[in-house]
Amino acid sequence: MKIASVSSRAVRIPRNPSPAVGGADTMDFVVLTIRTDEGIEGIGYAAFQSPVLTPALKAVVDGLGETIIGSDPADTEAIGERLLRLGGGSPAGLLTRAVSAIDVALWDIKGKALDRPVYQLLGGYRDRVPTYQSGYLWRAATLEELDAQARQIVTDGFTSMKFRLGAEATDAGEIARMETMRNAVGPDVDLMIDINQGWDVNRAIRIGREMAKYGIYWLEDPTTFDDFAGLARIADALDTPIAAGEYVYGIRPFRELIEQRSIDIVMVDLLRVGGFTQWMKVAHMAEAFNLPVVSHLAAELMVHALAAAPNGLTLEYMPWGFPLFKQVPPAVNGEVALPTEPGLGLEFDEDLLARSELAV
Ligand code: SMN
Ligand code: MG
Repeated sequence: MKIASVSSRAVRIPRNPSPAVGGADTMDFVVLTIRTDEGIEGIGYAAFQSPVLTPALKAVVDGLGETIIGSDPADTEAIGERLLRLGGGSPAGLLTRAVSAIDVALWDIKGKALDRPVYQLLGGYRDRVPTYQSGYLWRAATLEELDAQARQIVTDGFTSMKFRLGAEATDAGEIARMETMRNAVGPDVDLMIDINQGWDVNRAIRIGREMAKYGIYWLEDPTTFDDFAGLARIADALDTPIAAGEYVYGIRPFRELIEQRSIDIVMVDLLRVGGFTQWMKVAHMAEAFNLPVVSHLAAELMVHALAAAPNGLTLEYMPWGFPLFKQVPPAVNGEVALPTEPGLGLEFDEDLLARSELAV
């Protein structure tokens, strides 16, 4: 089988869920379709960068796409290595994002060709995964809004959820939000906190110690993403598990994060690591260090990799990409069941894409 064509579209769709408080109300995606000479179609996407970069991202996807025509779509390692080399020896940024989209579409093709869901080709460890709600509870929410959203998420059947800190001027302001969240959900719901690099090392240790009594499932990106030594100081000082990794590109930075004991939970972004092919490598590396791995964004794709990793902890249920597809796997009582259809089990909502295409 050979790759016959690669085509992409840049689309701007309404944000899902619509931002109740703050944030942009649209999101850009570069969606990708790869077709083979046997008529099999694989899909993927690149996203979650500023809309300013959308035209450049599409150009990289298209440029790389031309170079894989004629290749065997099963050769994901060979294709990935060749494409990443085009970055000049230190791949990152848009190049790796584009390679990730291509890799996802190639795995979709492999699944359809073999009549198996992607998660089974990646290892098939289990057919359902725990999940946590991550699409709400942003920093701009008032305490009242946080309280109402958190209660709604519990009503929706989730047993864990992530909220964000890092924007309050005072420690007391941060801790008040933690207290509101714990009071809203009760003692039995797991609460993850994402700081998105908003604290310095000492503040993370200080607030982390004070908040521990409320129960924190993990503390994510408490400080600058590549301050591996600073993260290690925080991880050492707190009993709360530290999660990080979403900001790095490729697989190699995970070696430092893990070897320096900077993290307790390895978070790997599918769209920055280089697709399923590279995501699984980091998952297995984490397993060898006895560490759990978690997904970042793109729940409808990530569910396949998380299910195939024996050390996969929980799926980030982030609904931003969901409208691109006719249907996505639902979260029911804190779990997502894996699709049974071959490949990703996803189909683009062509009507929405046609309405949303950007002229770039
Ligand atoms: C996050 C990252 C990028 C976009 C939205 C949200 C956040 C997360 O860090 O982990 O969900
Ligand atoms: Mg995060």
